Amino acid sequence: MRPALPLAVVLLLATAVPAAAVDGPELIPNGSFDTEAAPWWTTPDMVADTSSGSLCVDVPGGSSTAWSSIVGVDGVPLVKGETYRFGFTVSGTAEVPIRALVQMNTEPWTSTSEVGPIMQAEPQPYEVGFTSTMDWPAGQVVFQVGGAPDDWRFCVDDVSVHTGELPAPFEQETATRVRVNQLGYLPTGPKRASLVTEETDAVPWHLLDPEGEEVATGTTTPRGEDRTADENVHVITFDDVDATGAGFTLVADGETSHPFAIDADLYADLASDALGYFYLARSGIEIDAVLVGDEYARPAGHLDVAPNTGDTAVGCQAPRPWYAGWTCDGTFDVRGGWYDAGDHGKYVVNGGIAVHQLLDTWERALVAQGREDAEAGALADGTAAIPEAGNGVPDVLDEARWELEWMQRMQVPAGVGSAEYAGLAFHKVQDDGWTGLPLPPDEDPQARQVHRPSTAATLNLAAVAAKGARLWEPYDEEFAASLLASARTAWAAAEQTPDLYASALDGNEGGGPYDDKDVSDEFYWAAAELFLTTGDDEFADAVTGSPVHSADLTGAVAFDWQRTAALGRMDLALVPSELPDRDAVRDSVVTLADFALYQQGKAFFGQPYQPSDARFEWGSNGIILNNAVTLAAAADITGDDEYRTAALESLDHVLGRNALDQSYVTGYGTEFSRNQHHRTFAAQLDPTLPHPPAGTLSGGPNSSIQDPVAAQTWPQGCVAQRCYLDNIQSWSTNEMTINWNSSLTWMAVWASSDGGPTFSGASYGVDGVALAWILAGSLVVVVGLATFLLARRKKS
Ligand code: 9MR
Repeated sequence: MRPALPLAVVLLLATAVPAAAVDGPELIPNGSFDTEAAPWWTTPDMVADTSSGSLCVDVPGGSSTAWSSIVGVDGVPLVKGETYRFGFTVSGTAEVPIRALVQMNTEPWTSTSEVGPIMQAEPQPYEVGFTSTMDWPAGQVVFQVGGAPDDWRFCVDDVSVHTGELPAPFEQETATRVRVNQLGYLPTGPKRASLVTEETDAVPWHLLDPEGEEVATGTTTPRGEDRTADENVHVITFDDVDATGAGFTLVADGETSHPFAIDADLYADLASDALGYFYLARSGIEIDAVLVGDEYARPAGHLDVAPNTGDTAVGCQAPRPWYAGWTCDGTFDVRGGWYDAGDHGKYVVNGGIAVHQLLDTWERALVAQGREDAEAGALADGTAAIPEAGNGVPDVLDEARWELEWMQRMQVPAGVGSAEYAGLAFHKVQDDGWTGLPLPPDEDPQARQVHRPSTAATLNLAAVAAKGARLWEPYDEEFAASLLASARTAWAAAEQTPDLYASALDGNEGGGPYDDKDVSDEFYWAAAELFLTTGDDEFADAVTGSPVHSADLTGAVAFDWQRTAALGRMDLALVPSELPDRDAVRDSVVTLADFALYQQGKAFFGQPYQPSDARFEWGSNGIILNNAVTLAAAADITGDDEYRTAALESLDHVLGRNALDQSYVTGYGTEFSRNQHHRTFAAQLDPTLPHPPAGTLSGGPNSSIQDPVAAQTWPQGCVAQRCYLDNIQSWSTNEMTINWNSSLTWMAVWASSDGGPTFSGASYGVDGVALAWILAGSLVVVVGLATFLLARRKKS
């Protein structure tokens, strides 16, 4: 996924794995494969090859289990209660999760140590400690490498098992057990904190002002063990406090929280900083010091100024086995857009959800407030630090346009390469191979290539170009028309080529895969946006005829870059239209939000995300905020304050109310993330470079241990909320991306209008005055009816 760390760096970072005091003799026969593989064996589907000095095998794809393809060695004696070190170095041509086990050599194959690394192109060393749970003189070490969809090559070297001291467990320091939203709380919003304690009975809490005077007091509500944190938790609720100001603290169980504010303007700066991130992520434009200060200014990246070799005339990806048969020639102008994350890749899938959420930040304001008020509100033109500020267009639309125009450039023009690809969108443009850190974009020397189009990318383009068209229409008719034309062409191309999937194997050579083999949800999302913009029957039919239209979307994750159905569903629910079953759609969005509510009810740190397996996915903070977006949508649909409250409470979690006492937003709170994985904001590696800018969200805890630093830190797993390191090299727990900052932007803008005026009307842009007339009218009817009925009753 990322450049491999040099071995020395990995070991340096692996503070959790100090050298063993006394090492016993090596128990693995021929773990270095210098001349031969024996006595190592493989399952019959593979042949060991040691010509490179490691043991390599070509692993056949398509099997259903990890253990269908194994490399192993027998004769590893295990003594119950003895402590061991288990080490190895592995690599692979695809990002495949494998299992490395020390286990019995016969049924039931009980294991006493297991590591689950994800393969990287560069060899990665791993070492864990374990205490044997069994006396088994004939143990074995196996690498289970089956289960990948396609063929790939696995290599292993330096396998070692010997007795030795166990490594010290890794402990995350926290400053206080009273966990608050470190930014603070809205005067009209929920005010809740979590206390981590051994106490099982309620304990008193005290809210203090900056002078230490008590403002409020009460007792905690014991909630029990939170499985995603492995902690016993009490919740502190002080919703009714009406004091405002800065520097409040909560005291409970002998601990004092970080200071926080109670302030109506709490989220205003965050809203503009979160949006400001996108300008800094722009490719193909100089980042202007006048707008962002010297620290964040930089030359334009990828305009073919040496050493850059892109992006104004980029060639096609060299032939790859997983895209056999794809022909493409010519060069393409794919300048512009946003860099996806810490890398310099630009991916249409993911660009799609990010730009959707920026457009939607605007559309939500538009629908809720009407155009005039929305234009004068938090998203007014001229409020953001971008070059287009003051051009008469809301800044958030200008920022979205930067990405939309790039996505249009990613559409394969007619007459290039094979005709069957015209109208589809290239899946991505990226470097030839992973670059190291730090590396500002204008210094990237790697060759760049566009990768084979995919149906998913094409439908991302169709969806957001259609959404962009209706929102840009009042400001620039020509641009709106060109967006709609791109969207229609993309839709037609996707219908013609509905199953061109990006391969997971296309994610190990300098860019992420963003692979997806179910695009029914992308079809639905695109159809929904095209319908809402055009009203055409063709798209209405595509919406109502899709199995996704009535599918149950509830689940731990409401939506993300791969699961996009809810994006369409929420827009169908909130953007006025003549959709025949719109009421059912609105109900289904409320059902989606109810599932977020249900999860929040089971979580004791405010997050509407509590998967039943208690594991957090890559980008959990984005997931939490997206689930909160569904709550905000339900607040708009129902006008029910319970949803608004739940959405606001969700923000607490990412701003510090969590197992690690960590605000995951740079510059916000006391203990905030500041070393996210990024090639430009790399102060942790080079102090002359900046940290990430204020308002940057870290991806956050990821249970799956998918980078070498995480693997070295938790070789045998970690508890969900704790699987996080504020380390620039922990890309699977601590990266920043456009799709996570778009969730943050959406929620921060929404919260900065205090949860905003809610809207449940049926016509586009009903404003406050119209709503007041409707309410007044209803009141007249109700009063009239009541008077009439009363008069009749008296008569009888
Ligand atoms: O956010 C993506 C996550 O859902 C995937 O599991 C992961 C592996 O495919 O990739 C993440 O996206 C990364 C992308 O592939 C490359 N740029 C950085 C992204 C965030 O880490």
